[in-house]
Amino acid sequence: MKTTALVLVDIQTDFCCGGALAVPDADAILPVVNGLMRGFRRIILTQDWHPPGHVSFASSHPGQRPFDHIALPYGDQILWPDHCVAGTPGAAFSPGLNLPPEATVLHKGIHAGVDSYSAFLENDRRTPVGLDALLRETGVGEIVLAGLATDDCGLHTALDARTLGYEVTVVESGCRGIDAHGSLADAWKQMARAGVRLG
Ligand code: VGL
Ligand code: ZN
Repeated sequence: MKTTALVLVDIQTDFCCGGALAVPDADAILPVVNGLMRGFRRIILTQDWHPPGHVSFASSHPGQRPFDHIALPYGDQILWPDHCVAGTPGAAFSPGLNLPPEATVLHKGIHAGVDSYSAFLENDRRTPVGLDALLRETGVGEIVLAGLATDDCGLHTALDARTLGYEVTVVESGCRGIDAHGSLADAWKQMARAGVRLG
């Protein structure tokens, strides 16, 4: 019997209100995701977890500023403010998250030279992050997804899940987006085209 898992993407201090890469209104998802967690036995939380000097940080590229784009060997890379440095307070889960002790935590973006938006494959589209193995080996065929940011890690995790054959429901009230240049509306369109259901 295939089971359903709740996947909560990057609900970390740096993406919440006042954080280094704060997603607008992010804290509004906390009561929603805390409620969701009460309804699932299998819960996986991803954590953006970068080494200092990560390639996605503008500070790693002299002369560049946050939100500039650069070309890397694997393609276009948006440059971000330093965020979610592994083990720092900004990388911790939001203190407003009621984390059940049995939840599984998956770190992403751990390689210095590659960014990772999806919890399945890093942005080089080759390096696995580990979510597929975790879901497959535990008999999960369907995921319910929420978190930050809708138009970034939420989007790419949902799209990769569909490509790999998972049923996907994204809980709209449990997500918030960065929405640079209309990217949020575009993200919802891409997800709908890929067969993602809205919950
Ligand atoms: C994210 C930008 C950079 C996200 C992570 O979690 O959506 N966005 N790193
Ligand atoms: Zn990141």
